[in-house]
Amino acid sequence: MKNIRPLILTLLTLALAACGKSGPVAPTAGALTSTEEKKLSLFCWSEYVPQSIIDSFTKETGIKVSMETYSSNEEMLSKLLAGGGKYDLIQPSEYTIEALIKDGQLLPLNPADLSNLNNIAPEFRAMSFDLGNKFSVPYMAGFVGICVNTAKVKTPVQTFDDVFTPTHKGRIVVLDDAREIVSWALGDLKLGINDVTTENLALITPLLKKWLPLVKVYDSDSPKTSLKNGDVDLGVIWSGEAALLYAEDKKFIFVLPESGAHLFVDNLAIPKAANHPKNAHLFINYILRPEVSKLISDAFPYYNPNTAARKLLSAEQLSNPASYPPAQNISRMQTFRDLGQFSAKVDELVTQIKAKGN
Ligand code: N2P
Repeated sequence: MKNIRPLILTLLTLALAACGKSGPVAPTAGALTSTEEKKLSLFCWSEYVPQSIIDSFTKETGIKVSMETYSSNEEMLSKLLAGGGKYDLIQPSEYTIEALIKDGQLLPLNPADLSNLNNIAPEFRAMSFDLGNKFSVPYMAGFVGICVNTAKVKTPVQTFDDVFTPTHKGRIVVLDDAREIVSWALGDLKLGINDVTTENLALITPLLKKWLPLVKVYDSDSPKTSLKNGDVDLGVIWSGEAALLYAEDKKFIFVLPESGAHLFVDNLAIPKAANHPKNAHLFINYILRPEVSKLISDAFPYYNPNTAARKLLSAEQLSNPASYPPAQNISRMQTFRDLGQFSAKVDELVTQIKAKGN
């Protein structure tokens, strides 16, 4: 009988080669299967997960992904807690992971389903809010800083006081995020950005009353838009948004404030009531592939914690100072801690001043 093994091997090689060429992301390490119904409900930050990634995941696994977006951790939390088992995968920042773990709201991850986890840099695997990634996997990190259109603003801008001056009244965009705003004022008064107490909130109130009436636009979804359109000249925004502006036009610079600000670490995590936890693991492991994570950096150029993905980035991407600021400037930045009952007070203070201030 004729030996058909060489033929089978050739066909197999051809099939694998074809696979590699079939799309931007070939099935590689970490392709697992799931017996759950082919659905995944993703609840994530807006402008953070490219549709192309979702599409290629569906193409590879047959799992249909529905995506809902939010613009703050607080919005996500209230919808999550009201939603029963509506969401399979969420994307909280470090302090919200801390709160969710404390409250028993997250499903422990199954390390056997996350074979690509070692692509994450060691420092991001040893974060105090979830040591050893028992409940969460870093998706992307970044900074809150000052973005300046240098064609419009000719004076140096290094501090929050330089932003919030009457000269810039009506020309400022800021994140629509009470926790972030409060941290700027705390830092400005040389108080710790996590030191939220009744006394400190009272101390920053006059400053916020001075600052917030100067703001023209509150926008956490796409703060780059008003800068790009020329509706405003400067602002306090997410680093990835500033990186997109800089990539397009070098007149937009990004400054990490002298007093420091937030170094955020956004993570993927599975709520305990999730209906498709296995599919959620598949998605996390998919995101962890270097070539997938690289595509995320291409679309949303934040500070990528995936070392293997960073190796795939171009010199231009890695030298964008908003995405990858100099280490000595990063050292001023701090992660947030869970504030417990004080988070409601932070919200209340900013809401009140915003309502009266404009
Ligand atoms: C992405 C928002 C960045 C997340 N649009 C900030 N934690």
